[in-house]
Amino acid sequence: MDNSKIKRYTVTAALPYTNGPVHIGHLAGVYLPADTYVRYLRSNKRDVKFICGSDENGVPITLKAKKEGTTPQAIVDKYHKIIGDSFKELGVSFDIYHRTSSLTHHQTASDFFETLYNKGVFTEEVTEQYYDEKAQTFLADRYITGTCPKCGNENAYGDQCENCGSTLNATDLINPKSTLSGEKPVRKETKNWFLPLDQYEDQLRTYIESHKEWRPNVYGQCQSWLNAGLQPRAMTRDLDWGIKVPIKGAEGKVLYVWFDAPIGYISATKELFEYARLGIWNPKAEEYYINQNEVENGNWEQYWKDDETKLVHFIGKDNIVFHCIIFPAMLMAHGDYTLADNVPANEFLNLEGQKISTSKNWAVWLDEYLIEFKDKQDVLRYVLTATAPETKDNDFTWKDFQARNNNELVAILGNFINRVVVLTHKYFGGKVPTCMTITPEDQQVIDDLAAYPAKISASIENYRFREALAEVMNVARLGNKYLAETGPWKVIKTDEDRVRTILNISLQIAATLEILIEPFLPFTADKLQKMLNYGGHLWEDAGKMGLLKRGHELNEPVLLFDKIEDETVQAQIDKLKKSKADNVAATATVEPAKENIQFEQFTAIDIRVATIIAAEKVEKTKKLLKLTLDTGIDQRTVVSGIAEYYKPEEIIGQQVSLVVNLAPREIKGILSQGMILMSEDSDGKLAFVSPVQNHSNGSVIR
Ligand code: B3M
Ligand code: ZN
Repeated sequence: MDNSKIKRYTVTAALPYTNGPVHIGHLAGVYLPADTYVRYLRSNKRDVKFICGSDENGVPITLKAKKEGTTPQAIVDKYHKIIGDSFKELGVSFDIYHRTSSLTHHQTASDFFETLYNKGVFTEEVTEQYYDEKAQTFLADRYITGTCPKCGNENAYGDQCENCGSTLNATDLINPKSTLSGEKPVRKETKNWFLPLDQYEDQLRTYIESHKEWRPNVYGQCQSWLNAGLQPRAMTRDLDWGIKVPIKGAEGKVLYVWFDAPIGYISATKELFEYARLGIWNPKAEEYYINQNEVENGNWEQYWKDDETKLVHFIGKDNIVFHCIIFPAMLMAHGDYTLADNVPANEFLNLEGQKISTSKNWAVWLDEYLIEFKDKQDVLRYVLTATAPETKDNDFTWKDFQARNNNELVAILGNFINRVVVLTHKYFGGKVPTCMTITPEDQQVIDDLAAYPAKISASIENYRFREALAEVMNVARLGNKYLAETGPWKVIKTDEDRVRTILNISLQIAATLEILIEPFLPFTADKLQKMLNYGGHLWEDAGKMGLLKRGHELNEPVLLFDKIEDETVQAQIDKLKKSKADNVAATATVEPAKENIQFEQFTAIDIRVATIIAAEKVEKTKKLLKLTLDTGIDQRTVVSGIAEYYKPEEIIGQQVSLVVNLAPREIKGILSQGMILMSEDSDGKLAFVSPVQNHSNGSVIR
C-alpha cells in the first residue's frame, strides 16, 4: 500500500488459545514483531490500533478442562489472566487485550454468521460423524481414541497418532472409543454449514497475486493452497462450548473456532471504541489495555471498512491459511470489509536444537521467565528479535542468550551510554557541554548518524525486524568507535573545548539511540530517557544534532544492563534437561506383548551360554561385528549388529546367550551360525543378556 494513502493502521496479533501459558516461540513469532512495528508507528505519530485478545473457544479448551478436571470457563479465566499479565509485563503494548468469551464478541460473530447465512453464502451438508450415545453428544476428533491403522498404537487420537505421527480421520481408527464415556461411538448423520471456499478461488487468487511483496513463505503457502484447489469447509461444529449458531435447526451446534476467532479482532476493536466513547471503564479494567487518549474521536468501522486503513496481521506460520484464505473469503462474502495489506508470518523458533513442545514441557514459559529474570524483559526482547525466525526456523539457546546479553547489550549499547553519561558528569558536572569547533572527523560521524533512521525505517516498514535491530546496534557501535578514536579521557588534559564537542556529539548519539531502541527495548528506552532527563522523543528527531541542548542537566548514570553469569544460564539448561528426563520416564514406550505360544514352541529354541573369543568389525558396515564364539559344543562364527554399542576389543571374554540352532545365514558374505540375544530399550540401545555368574560354555538356558 502506498504510504501516502494510509490514514490509519489496524495491527492484529494472533489471539492465543487460552489452554496454557505462552512461551518464547509465541513471543518471537508474533507478539514482539507486532509490538515493535506498532511502537515504531506510534513514534511516527501514525494512527494505529493494536488489537489482540484470548481465543477462548474450540476443542483445545474443553480438552484442557477435562484434563484438569474443571470447566472450560475456569480454564479460560485462568489462562486469560496468565497470558494477559505476561504480555503486559513484557511491554507488549496492545490497545486492547480482549477475549472471545465476551458478549461483544458473541454478538459480533453471531451477526457476522447471520449476515452470510441471509445472503445465502453457506451450503448445507449432511455428513456422518461419531456420536456418543451415553453422553448424548457428537464427538470432536480429539475426543475419540482407538487403534492406529498405520502402526497399531492403541491410544491414537481421532485426528492424529502421536506414536507414528500420521494424520487420521476419526473414522479410520480401529476399535474407536469415546473418551467421554469409554463407549464405542456410533455414526450419526448431522447437518453443518459450509463456506464454499471453491467459489471464492478466483477472487482469492486475484487478492493474493496482488501481494507479491509478501514474504516468500506466506505467498508460497497461499499459492500452493490455491493450486491444490479449495474445498468447502464446515463453519459449524457439533460441540457445546463456543458461540451458538444463530439459526433455526442448529441447536447444539457452535461456530467453528476458526470462524469466530478472526472476527475476534473486529469485536475487540469495537469494544475498544465503545468503552472509550462511553467513558465506561470495564469494571475488570486490568483485563484491558485501552489507550484512551486516542480513541475519543474515531469509530471502529474506520479501522475495518475504509480503504485508507492498512490492516496487518502478525501470526505464526501454522495460521497462514486461516488469515490469507479463509478469513479473507469470509470478509469477501460479507462485503463491507477491507482485506489485510500484509500478513508477516514467522517460521518457528526451536529451543536448544529441538522443536518447542508444550506437551513435553520443552519450552521457556514467559510467566516463569518473568519471575526468574526480574527486570530483564528487554534482554529477552533483544535476543528474540536478533534471532527472530523471519525467513527460516531458528534456534534459541541459553548460551546464545547469555552471549548476546554480555557481548552486545552490556558491551556495546550499555557501555557506550555509560561512558558518555559518566564522562559528562565527571568533566562538566552532568550538564550537556557546548559543541565548539567541528572537525571533518566529527562531521563524518554526524553524517553517518543522520543516515541511520531512514535505513531502520525501511527495514521496519518491510517487516525486517532483525535487520532493523542490527542497524540500531550499529549506531551504538558508531558511538563507541567515535569515543575510542577521539579519546576524550586523554584529550581532557590538554584541550577541554575539544572534549566539549566530543561529548556533545556523543550525547546526541545517545539521544538518537533512545528514540531508535524504543520500539525494540521499551524498558531500556525508559531508563535512558530518565538518565538523559529528556522525553517525548519522536522518530522524526532521530539522527539530528541538538536534541539535548547545551546546559541541559543529566541525571545520575545507572547501568542499563548487567552481565549474566554462567550459573544463571546453566540453571536454565539443567531445568530443560530435567523436563527431558521426566518426559523420557513418562513416555518410554513398552512394546506390547506378543501372542501366546506353546511350551513346545519355546523349547524348540536351543539357547546356550557361549563366550566371545574373537571380534572384529565387518568391513564397510557401521553396525556389524564378526564374532568367534566358544559354545562348549564347537567354535563358530556369528555376525551380530552390535558395533554401535560395543567395541571389538571390549568384549573378548564376554559371556552371552546364543541361539545355537538357528538356521545359518549368510550376512555380507560371512556365514553366521546362530544369534546372540540382546535386550533393546525404547531408544533402541542394545545390551548383552548373560548369566550373572560365569557358567560353563554350552550351559542350557531355558
Ligand atoms: N488461537 C491459534 C494459535 O494460537 C489461534 C490463533 C487465532 S488468530 C485469529 O496458534
Ligand atoms: Zn500410528
